[in-house]
Amino acid sequence: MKITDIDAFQIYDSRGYPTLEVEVTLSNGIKGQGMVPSGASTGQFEAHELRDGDETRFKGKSVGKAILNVKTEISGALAGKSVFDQEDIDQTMIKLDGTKNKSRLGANAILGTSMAVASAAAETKDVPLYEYLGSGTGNLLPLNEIQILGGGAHAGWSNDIQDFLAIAIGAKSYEESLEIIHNIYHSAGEIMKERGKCVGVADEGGWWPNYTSNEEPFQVFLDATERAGYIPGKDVSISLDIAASDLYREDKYHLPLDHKSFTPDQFYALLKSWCEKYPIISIEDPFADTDVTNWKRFTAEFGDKLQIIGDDLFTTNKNRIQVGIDQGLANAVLIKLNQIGTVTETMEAIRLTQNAGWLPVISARSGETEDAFISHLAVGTNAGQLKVGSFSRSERMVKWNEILRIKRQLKGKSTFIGSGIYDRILKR
Ligand code: 2PG
Ligand code: MG
Repeated sequence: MKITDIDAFQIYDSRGYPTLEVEVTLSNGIKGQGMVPSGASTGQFEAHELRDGDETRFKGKSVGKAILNVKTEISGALAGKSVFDQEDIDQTMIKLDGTKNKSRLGANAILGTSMAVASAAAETKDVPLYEYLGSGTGNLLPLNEIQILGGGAHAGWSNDIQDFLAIAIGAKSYEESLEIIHNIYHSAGEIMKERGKCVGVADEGGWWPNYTSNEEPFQVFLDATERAGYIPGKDVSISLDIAASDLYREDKYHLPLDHKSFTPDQFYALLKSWCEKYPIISIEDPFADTDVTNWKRFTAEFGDKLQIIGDDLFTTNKNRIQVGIDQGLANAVLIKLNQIGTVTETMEAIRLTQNAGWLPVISARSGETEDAFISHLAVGTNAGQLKVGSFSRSERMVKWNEILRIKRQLKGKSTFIGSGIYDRILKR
């Protein structure tokens, strides 16, 4: 089955910003689509998202150049290729682009095409995408990381820590994990409204708070868990995304909400105190992507008690992940397709992570679409964890709901080990 045409057009993400949808057409008439997500707290080592930069239109964010690159250069280079040669197709685009970070053609143009090719291939084989991506070996339903409160760049800096997420560590089934989170999410909303602390919802659907200190959300989280009838640390644990690169300037970490700045040593001590005081099971980007000393030290001290995830640190880049493995910088990797820009490289990053005995966490971006590709990626690769923002708004819910559909499609073959996934990295 050969590619005959590739088209692209501008759509809008969950924040109302332009992004692109790519459509691949095959000689059998089958079409596959890919919609490209976009981040706000982007890491400096991410592949380049090509935007037009014309301030008079869409605040510079339109993607006309990326669309043109798909329709002309990319379409020309891939015409006639077999849709099943994902690796060759992705390598062809990487070579055609010719830069280290996909800045000439745009990682968004390349990724949209790469996702659309995978979708068209699955469609042609008449199998679900998870089955195609995992060559039939994927059946593990993920443990969800779900945002209860938003902060940082996703909520106008109303709170310095970007994500307060819940992980239903006591859940015995995928459905039960959703029920637990549903209860906690709505209890947290009630509590915040009662206390006059709720402004609305943030970019990823978590509550947008109005707090006066960075410890306040921990208390709300604990109160919400108890009001919902659960035991913190037994049924549900806290997962934090500190997104610390956004807090780090001129050798210091800044927490404006607390009117405080911290040296790297002091910030280490602060995080340590939080991890000892609260039922935290997972922490993402605790330090800036340049503060390697603290990553190493933190992993040496907490690496068998906590999941320590590199997001901006690794940017789904296998070379950066390999350095992290060699140096013991973390024990988990956040996986985002658009940080690296092709399906093949994303799959390589997942395999490298798994082969090192670390955990991959498949993740959405703050700017999302109605595409549920990552749900299939999570199950197809048996990644075991999925992070999609909160438990509201359809660009988030479509991913959780897709896992329910995949479970039905897998019939009796699906498995769920929940927090058992942490036995691979933690001593508990
Ligand atoms: C992150 C993501 C998702 P963004 O930091 O992990 O929460 O945010 O897409 O803005 O980088
Ligand atoms: Mg992050």
